[in-house]
Amino acid sequence: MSTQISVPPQLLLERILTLEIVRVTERAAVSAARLCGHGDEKAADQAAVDAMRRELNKLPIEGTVVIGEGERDEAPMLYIGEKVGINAGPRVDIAVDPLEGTTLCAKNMPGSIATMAMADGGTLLHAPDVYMQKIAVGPGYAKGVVELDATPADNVRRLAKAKGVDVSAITVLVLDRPRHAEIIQGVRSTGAAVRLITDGDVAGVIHCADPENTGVDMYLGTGGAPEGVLAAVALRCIGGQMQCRLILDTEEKRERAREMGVTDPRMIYGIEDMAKGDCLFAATGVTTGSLLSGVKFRKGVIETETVVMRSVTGTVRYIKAEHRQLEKFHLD
Ligand code: VTB
Repeated sequence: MSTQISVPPQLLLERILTLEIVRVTERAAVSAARLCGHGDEKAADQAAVDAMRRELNKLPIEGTVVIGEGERDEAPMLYIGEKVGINAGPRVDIAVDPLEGTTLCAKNMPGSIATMAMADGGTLLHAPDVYMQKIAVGPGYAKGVVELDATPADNVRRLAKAKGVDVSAITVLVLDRPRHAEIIQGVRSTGAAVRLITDGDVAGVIHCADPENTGVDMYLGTGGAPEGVLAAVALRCIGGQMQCRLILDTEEKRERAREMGVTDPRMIYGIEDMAKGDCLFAATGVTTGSLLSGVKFRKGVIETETVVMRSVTGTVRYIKAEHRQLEKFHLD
């Protein structure tokens, strides 16, 4: 009796790529981690970008960077539109943030990660590097339980009611920025708690998916659009709701967005508007945070921890790796 493979080739390849993208974020994280605490954000970011690009170019894909280090004229590497991979294999969209939380890494503070997402070609939102308003909650709530345009206080009350708890049991994660003063005040006015982070809202949004362990029920505030799309891919895999709006407050930004296909500058994007198709998400810890352990350099061994997610099955894997002989294989 012949053995039949019942998995379609596209899905089979995607399963293999799940591990391949782990290699990519691992290498980026190790390269950045060598510069942790050196106070040089640019150098750490560049190290992560170089490593990520080198690894992406080994993959059996026809990849296009849709969320990258910036637009072509300002970013020499991993710019939006750059082709990556060996130019054979499935046509995929790539979103990267080689070092999310450059300041955290430079200052050796918790929570910096190397992260990327991969999706069917043409299915990720092509967003310019502008700010984005974001609200996110985890899985298990009716659609629309919170809304981007509702007040922070309203959203907290609605979420508490849906969760069946008192508002005082709700915690909202917010980037610590002066622009968020009203949001913070609005949340606290209800009796709910605010948890402030200095950077790292990709991980911040992911926290909402597991409130029991993270203590975070909702993410609220304005952060980078690239980080928003990466977080949307992660939530697409693990469940949850997100609503976002690009902040296109100048004609120049609206023009850049138009060129990337954004027709309605005021549009509210849900998760499926930002990640329409099958997608993969991976993040490796650079410095230890509440999501992932950071890179550890031991004698002869480098340890990494990565989370990798796949939307087709919703599988989430935490991969702890021990890397040996990196020099021999010129892996970083
Ligand atoms: C956030 C945060 C990032 O940028 O997206 C933030 O998650 C938004 O920009 O880690 P500002 O720093 O200007 O507020 C980062 O802090 C850095 O990319």
